[in-house]
Amino acid sequence: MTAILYILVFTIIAIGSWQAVKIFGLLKSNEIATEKENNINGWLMLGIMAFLYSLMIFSFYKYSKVLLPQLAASEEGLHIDKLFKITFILIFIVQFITQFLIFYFTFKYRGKDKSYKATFLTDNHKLEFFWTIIPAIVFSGLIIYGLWTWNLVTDITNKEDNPIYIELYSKQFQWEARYAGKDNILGEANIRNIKGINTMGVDMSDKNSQDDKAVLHEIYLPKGRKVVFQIRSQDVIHSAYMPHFRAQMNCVPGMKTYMGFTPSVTTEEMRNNEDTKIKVTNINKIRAVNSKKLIANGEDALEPYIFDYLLLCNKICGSSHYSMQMKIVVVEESEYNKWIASKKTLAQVIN
Ligand SMILES: [Cu+2]
Repeated sequence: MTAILYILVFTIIAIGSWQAVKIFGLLKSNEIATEKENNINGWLMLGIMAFLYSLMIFSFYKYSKVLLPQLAASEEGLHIDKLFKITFILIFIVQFITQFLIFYFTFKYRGKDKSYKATFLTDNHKLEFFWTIIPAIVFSGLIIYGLWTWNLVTDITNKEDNPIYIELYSKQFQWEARYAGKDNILGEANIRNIKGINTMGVDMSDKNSQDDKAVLHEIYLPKGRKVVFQIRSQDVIHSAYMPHFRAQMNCVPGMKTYMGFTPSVTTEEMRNNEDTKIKVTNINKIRAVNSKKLIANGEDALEPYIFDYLLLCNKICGSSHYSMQMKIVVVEESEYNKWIASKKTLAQVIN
């Protein structure tokens, strides 16, 4: 692969140099492109336009199915999806029109006989007014909607929603989580306090830490209740990424970062979603093929895939970055309450 890249780069440099030499040659001589050459270049421009449009249609056909699952699993995620949709539609319209204008006019006004002269235009206030004001309005709208959504996700001071506070602690290559307990306040923590089973460095002299509850492997979230995540990192920059909820925030060593969302679809409901079912079936088809190969080699078959929400790391943080994930289970609030009640407090575990 690297060899192919080298060859490609070398070829491009060679063609570029050759073309540059040719241009310098043309500058010296009074040679002018012939009618035939102009025609070839004009039609080539239309050819590039056709190629770009076909590439666009092909990408739509081939890759639209590998986008995120259609249904966002959080209330805030719906707005993020809407922002994506609006942006994509705008980009699509603008590129479709400008692509056509660029290549069609290059074709239409290709070199012809000498009597053909370009119109000299100094400026056009009306035109400039419109091409300034329309993008200004469109961008302002997008930015205002974007900031409003960003506030929705990062405003952790709003206590009206009565959010649940959960800490996500990232390290190479694992996630740990801590629930704020009865007082719903997370106790202080510091890397210096890490000792024995206190793997998150929770400050046990802080009274708010006593009722905190640490969990490994999976976190439960209640449907319809806002969750605010406090995010820390033990070593390098990681990124807490929960694609189904359209949520992501960097985990930075030495500081706390925050984000929040309100889960709106339980794990069970997402499993029964038609779009999810299609994706799961496709994954299991691939697994079945791979299982056959494994069995042929005398190894165990792969277990069938069942849909689950995931917390992933979205920063390439080291050799086992790919394995840094934790299961997220969204359930009704009553079930969540039962689950959290069954967990021991840090005071019970550590002290
Ligand atoms: Cu990581």
